[in-house]
Amino acid sequence: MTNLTTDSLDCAVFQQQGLNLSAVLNIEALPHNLTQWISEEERCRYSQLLILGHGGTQLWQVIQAQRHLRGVDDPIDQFVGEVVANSLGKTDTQYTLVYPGPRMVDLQAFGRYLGWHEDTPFLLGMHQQWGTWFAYRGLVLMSSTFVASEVILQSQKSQCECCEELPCISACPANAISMSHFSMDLCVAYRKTEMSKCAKTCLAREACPVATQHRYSKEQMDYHYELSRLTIMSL
Ligand code: B12
Ligand code: SF4
Ligand code: SF4
Repeated sequence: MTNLTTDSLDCAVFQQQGLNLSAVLNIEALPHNLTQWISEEERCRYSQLLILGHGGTQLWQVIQAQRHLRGVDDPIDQFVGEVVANSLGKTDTQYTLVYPGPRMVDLQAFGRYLGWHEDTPFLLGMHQQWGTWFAYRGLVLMSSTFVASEVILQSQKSQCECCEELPCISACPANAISMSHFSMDLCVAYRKTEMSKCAKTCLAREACPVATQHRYSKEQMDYHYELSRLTIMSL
């Protein structure tokens, strides 16, 4: 067993696996809204959080190459669990995987804090490098004392503040988007219709000109949007 607890966590391992967004945070230093879900018992046991995300298509490609994940219901969640176990298993760190998991934690709030997330008119977060083509993949409570990541506050205008034509708004066939309001009800109702053009995509997301080189592949879109479609069909 190597004790890396006074060292940096080797985030290159996550990067190689397509989890190309990662941060280690000291729980004590975080604002209350990010930590209110942590129990007293967990506060005694754990001192840090690891947050993982992916941008673009790399994670999807890595997962397609994992034979043991073929046919698995939730290959991404399973893979993230495996990568975390492999990485933290080489250290003395005790940990609990919070996300993926049943506990509801506002992941976008972490993105806002870390500078990964800017608001868009359709509520999906916008990342400076990855555009809207990113998501949160892991949140882990850790007993470690790894070097905490630097949180860099964005000083420049957001991509959306600089966007003049707002093609996301005009692309939405449900008129669910405006600069001041997003109607989840209109979006969900439209996605549920038989002739919906958004069964396996979001036309607003597709219309955004930012970071188009990182757009998900068709298979990746089909996978994510089929899952969210099944969820909204049950709402
Ligand atoms: C609930 C939820 C949904 C629900 C929302 C239904 C509802 N009205 O409750 C449904 C199932 C529709 C959904 C769908 C999607 N979601 Co969603 N969702 C979440 C979840 C689990 C919780 C959000 C929440 O309640 N936050 C807490 C409250 C306090 O914040 P809030 O601002 O009031 O939350 C509202 C909005 O966030 C909104 N919402 C949630 N997801 C999305 C996604 C889009 C595109 C929009 C417009 C709104 C929206 O609904 C919330 C409840 O009213 C988060 C993961 C998490 N644990 O944070 C992911 C999350 C927000 N979703 C995400 C994504 C990517 C999607 C999808 C695009 C599908 C996908 N898997 O690729 C779809 C597309 C939505 C659409 N246009 O159809 C990502 C966003 C990543 C980013 N770049 O910001 C998150 C962060 C998950 C992740 N692992 O990264 N989602
Ligand atoms: S099209 Fe413009 S306003 Fe819409 S999400 Fe993209 S950058 Fe933001
Ligand atoms: S999924 Fe379709 S209906 Fe919903 S916001 Fe995107 S473009 Fe509009």
